[in-house]
Amino acid sequence: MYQVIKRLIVVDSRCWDSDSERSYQDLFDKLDTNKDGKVDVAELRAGLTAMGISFRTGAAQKIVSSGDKNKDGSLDFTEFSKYLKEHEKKLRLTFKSLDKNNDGCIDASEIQQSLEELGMEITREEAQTILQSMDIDGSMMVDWNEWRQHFLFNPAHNLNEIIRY
Ligand SMILES: [Ca+2]
Ligand SMILES: [Ca+2]
Ligand SMILES: [Ca+2]
Repeated sequence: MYQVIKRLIVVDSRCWDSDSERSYQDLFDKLDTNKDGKVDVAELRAGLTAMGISFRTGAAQKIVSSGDKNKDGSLDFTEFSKYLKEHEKKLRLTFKSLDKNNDGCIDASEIQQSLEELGMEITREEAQTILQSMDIDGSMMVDWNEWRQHFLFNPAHNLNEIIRY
């Protein structure tokens, strides 16, 4: 049993890291429209809009200011990928805590159950509405890719914020 779990975790994280690294670079190149090696708030906002990624007003500003370690007002690739990596880690933890039966997908009853544990009563219909906002392929389940895509540029930190988004 331990071996199986270990193998799953190792394989899982390996795929995940290499994929992320490559897609961060692609993403960064797309966002850095004036090719100065930095992404500023305006580029981030314009780029996300162009890619059809939904984000809240102020989200681009928030992402840049929380990732901008050297305080020059923009993100270089190191800052950008570090921010996304950390954010993704949080998203993954939340995803895992919602996926009660560990099948790699979140369904409406898991959303309902998780919110109940936080003291929020919602109906099955409300849980389905939340689910539908993230469900890209219409399967009525949200997998990790859909989850990641939905929240990567939404600087929500805990389950409460994520669900209310
Ligand atoms: Ca730039
Ligand atoms: Ca910077
Ligand atoms: Ca599940």
